[in-house]
Amino acid sequence: MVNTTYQVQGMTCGHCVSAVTAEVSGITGVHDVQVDLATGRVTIDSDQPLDTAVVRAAVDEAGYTLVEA
Ligand SMILES: [Cu+2]
Repeated sequence: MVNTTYQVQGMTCGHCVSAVTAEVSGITGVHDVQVDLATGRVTIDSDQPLDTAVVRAAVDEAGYTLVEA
């Protein structure tokens, strides 16, 4: 299991958290998604290291922006 933390910009409420969680959870191999609204941190448990481009696409789809590490 791989645990990766990303920074997401633009989330303001629980609805935003739900939208990001739903999209990121849909990525193949993702087991768990934890979003911290206060910090914008999104922590993902996955089978293998994720392609950042795939994570970015999912976050974009939800309507938010993945911040470069
Ligand atoms: Cu919101």
